[in-house]
Amino acid sequence: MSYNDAKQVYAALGVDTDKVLDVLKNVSVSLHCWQGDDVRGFDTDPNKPLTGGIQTTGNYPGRARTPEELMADIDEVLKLVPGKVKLNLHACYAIFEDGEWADRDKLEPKHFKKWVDFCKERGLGCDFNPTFFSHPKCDPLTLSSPNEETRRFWIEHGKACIRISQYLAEELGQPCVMNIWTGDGFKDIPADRMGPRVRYRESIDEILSEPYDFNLVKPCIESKVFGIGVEAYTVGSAEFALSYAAENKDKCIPLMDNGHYHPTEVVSDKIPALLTFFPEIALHVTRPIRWDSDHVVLFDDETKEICREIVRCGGLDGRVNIALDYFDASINRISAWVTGVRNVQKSLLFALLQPNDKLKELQDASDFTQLMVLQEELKTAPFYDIWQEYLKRENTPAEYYAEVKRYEQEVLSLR
Ligand code: RNT
Ligand code: ZN
Repeated sequence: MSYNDAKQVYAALGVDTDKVLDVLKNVSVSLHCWQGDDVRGFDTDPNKPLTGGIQTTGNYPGRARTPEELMADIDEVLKLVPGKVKLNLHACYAIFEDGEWADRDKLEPKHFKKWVDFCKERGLGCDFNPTFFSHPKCDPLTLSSPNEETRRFWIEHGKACIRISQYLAEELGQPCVMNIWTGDGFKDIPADRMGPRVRYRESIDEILSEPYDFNLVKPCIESKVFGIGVEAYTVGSAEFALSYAAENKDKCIPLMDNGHYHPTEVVSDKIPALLTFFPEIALHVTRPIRWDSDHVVLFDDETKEICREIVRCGGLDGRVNIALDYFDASINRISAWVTGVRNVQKSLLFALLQPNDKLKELQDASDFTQLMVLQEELKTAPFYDIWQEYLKRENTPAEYYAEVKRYEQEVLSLR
């Protein structure tokens, strides 16, 4: 079917596809730099194990080992994805020059100057994350540690990251979402569940006492149910993170990662719940398989449902910050990145192509029969043709596998 034919089909359903494509191209999705190097970063021994309960699995060749390689890979991704992206950096991706090195409590904006230049040249905004894992000072706790020296070190890291986030936002002229996540927790049944949480709360209070402009820097609190090696107890649980964010609405926003809940819970349903109370929220979009496995995001039911909620709840008007968070080391990493970004874009497009007002009317009129019939019909509407038109308008090639393979042969396989 041609774009024009598909457009007529959607018009008959009450959807203006040209308008939809104009909306979609301005939605920004935050691209996680850590897919390119299996979350290793550049500030510590790259062969150390990942800690904090996260794991990358697989040993596909071609991982980025230097800032230059990571930047080249990101450029390759940017060529192959439509829409607007922002870069998402972790503190462990600091770039040191001339033999200089700084520990995480001493990081400065200048250590991210090269990333700022990179973003400026490409017109990208940048989000940021303190790195509270994979470091000798994880004892294994960080912000919730009973060891005052450890806790102070990590508080100083958090404060340094606020200053860096403010710098990124000012330099790039776009807000910087700064996400606080720690893997703090215990493998086995703890004797004191509250102490670590009280300390975690105090530590975040201290980090957020560092001055910043809340219009520019958006600190987030990300919760988690459990991680590998921290199966019994997580300090930053859902209730903890949400309560913290609710009590400090003038300073931070909650972040939900859809890999961080019990397997039958869905983040799609939590989006409207949170937006009932919070003016703004943030998301990590991932794909959990049985656990927080961080598989590549697919064009699957829950991703579609998450995007439908974002669209229906007014999330595209600056209320929902969308970021990706997955890391697959078992396949070509460029393809993993591109496939995930495209699938979020596809899901947003799918959501925007729903006659949402009409569907809502049917629900409010208790016409559940027609609601079901229409929702099912929409699943087979000519989505493909609209997607192809979007890629065309964005000057993005429809096919990307051949290009990914070329890059693998010419660049990745030489590493
Ligand atoms: C881990 C969290 C966290 C990390 C990134 C690297 O379970 O999801 O967001 O994945 O900060
Ligand atoms: Zn996450």
